[in-house]
Amino acid sequence: MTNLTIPQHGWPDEYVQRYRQAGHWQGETFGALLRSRAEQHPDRIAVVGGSKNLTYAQLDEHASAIAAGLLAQGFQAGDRIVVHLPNIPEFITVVFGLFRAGIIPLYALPAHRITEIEHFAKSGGATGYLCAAEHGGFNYLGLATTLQERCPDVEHVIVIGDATDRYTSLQDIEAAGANTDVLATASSAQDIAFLQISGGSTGLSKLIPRTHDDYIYTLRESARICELDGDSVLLCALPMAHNFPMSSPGFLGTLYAGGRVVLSLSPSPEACFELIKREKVTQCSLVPPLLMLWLDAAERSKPNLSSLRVIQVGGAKLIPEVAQRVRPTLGVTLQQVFGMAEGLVNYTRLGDDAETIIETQGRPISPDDELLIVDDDGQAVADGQAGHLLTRGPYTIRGYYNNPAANQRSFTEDGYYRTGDIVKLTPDGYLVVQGRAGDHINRAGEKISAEEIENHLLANPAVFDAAVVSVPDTYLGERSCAFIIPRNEKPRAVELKKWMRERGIADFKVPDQIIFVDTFSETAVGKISRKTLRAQLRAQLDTTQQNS
Ligand code: OOB
Repeated sequence: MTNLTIPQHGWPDEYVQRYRQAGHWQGETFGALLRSRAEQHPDRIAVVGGSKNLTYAQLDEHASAIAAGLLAQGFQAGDRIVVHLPNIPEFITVVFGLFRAGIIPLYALPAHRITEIEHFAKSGGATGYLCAAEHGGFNYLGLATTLQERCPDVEHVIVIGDATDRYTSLQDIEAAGANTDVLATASSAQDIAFLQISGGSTGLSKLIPRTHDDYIYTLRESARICELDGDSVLLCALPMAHNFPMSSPGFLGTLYAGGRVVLSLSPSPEACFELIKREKVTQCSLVPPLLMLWLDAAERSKPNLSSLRVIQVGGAKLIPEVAQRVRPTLGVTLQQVFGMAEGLVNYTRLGDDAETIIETQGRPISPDDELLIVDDDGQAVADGQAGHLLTRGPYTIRGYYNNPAANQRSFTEDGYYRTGDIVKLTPDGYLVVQGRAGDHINRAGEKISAEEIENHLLANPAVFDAAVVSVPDTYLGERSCAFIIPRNEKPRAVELKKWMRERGIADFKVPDQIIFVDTFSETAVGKISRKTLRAQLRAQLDTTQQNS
């Protein structure tokens, strides 16, 4: 292996040249992309959400006004704003406004709470926080107040809804920037367009810098592979801050193709079946647990889904038994997607044979995606054998944002990203995901770091020690189980869960199950690694369940 130093982000020069020459990176920015679509078909509807419809021309106008308004407010190109929004049309106008001003959105999920947002704001060096006043019964303005107390660098809070005495409304920002044409001012295609969050195994989330060039390449190819065009109507049912519904092919891939994006605040079959019928939806992306809900609901209620052609399923392993039900029950083509916010995305192709679609998680987007499958010692495995997946390529990051320690762990010296996934390759070059090497819980597609949850639990005075493991779950795929050694008297599990929620963490991270134990194992605790300990506890759980 050569001894290249890992850049913070960005590719070594020789790769930049290679990806440009291959035509993957075309030097286009998001600001310019939207302008070109607005010129091509100004009156076509781009976004439908709630009772709002926006044409491409309106989307373009909103983006310019937001960009100009934010620059007038004092933001500068290169600044970071945490964007904390549910699936509403403003998500799209805001991010294109930020792209145009060269301001970098840092995407948070609606489920995130103060602990996560504080971490994102600090690690991203954010100076702004943008939220909906209220959503799903949660008051985001209360969170904003605490955030500003804890992170004084977050000078600006922008709210969608009415302005308050403390906070500016998005409407006022837009009014200030109205009729000002801002087109891709300061950003170049090589710059960071936005920051995604990682669902990694160790500790807190890391920030993933994606450039205009690399991300727009995935949009162009995803739109082609998923056969999107101007007549496509994509339903966005998963939280749109996730990489999967954003770009595989996602709402950005759909806008790239000049199609229409329909937003749903809820992924429930009831809400979505209605929208599919009303808006004549042609494509939608789901995680496996939601697909199962949709399949069961469709069998019961026989909805009219005649416009729907393709469902992408990814984020967690889809078992063949469920995959098999898709065509007979929903009358659509299944497309499996195995991807990661760090980059690499694999798709089964729409014309693949049934066995490939049901049994594999697809093949890479790009001929320049390089895959290595290695054993525990880093040696290539024999053809067809399972091993750790390492990858590099024209849209896989070379490093996390401002995080040299994580980069040391997560990237090889020659720039391969260690995905943490165990996979095997079929003779046709398709990947079959076997599992994960790292200690995280993939709960319905949301990745939860065991270490992060253990650290929360350890902060409770009643907890002496804690180890969190994943448990197979029929619907969620995996659920979380915390083994806890109490300090003195055993606390009540429900109290502990309530306490965790009150610390302000995303609800999906609160352990599904808590088991109190006197000791973790016969082996002296402290002498074995957390990884081994978790493996032992998981095995213990398997035996208990088999015996019960
Ligand atoms: C997607 O992105 P992330 O960053 O939330 O999670 C990535 C991880 C992968 O490393 C893998 O462990 C797991 O999620 N995963 C799958 C999978 N798709 C993702 N595991 C098994 N089968 C699959 N089909 O989850 C993501 C990003 C872009 C497109 C699709 C998913």
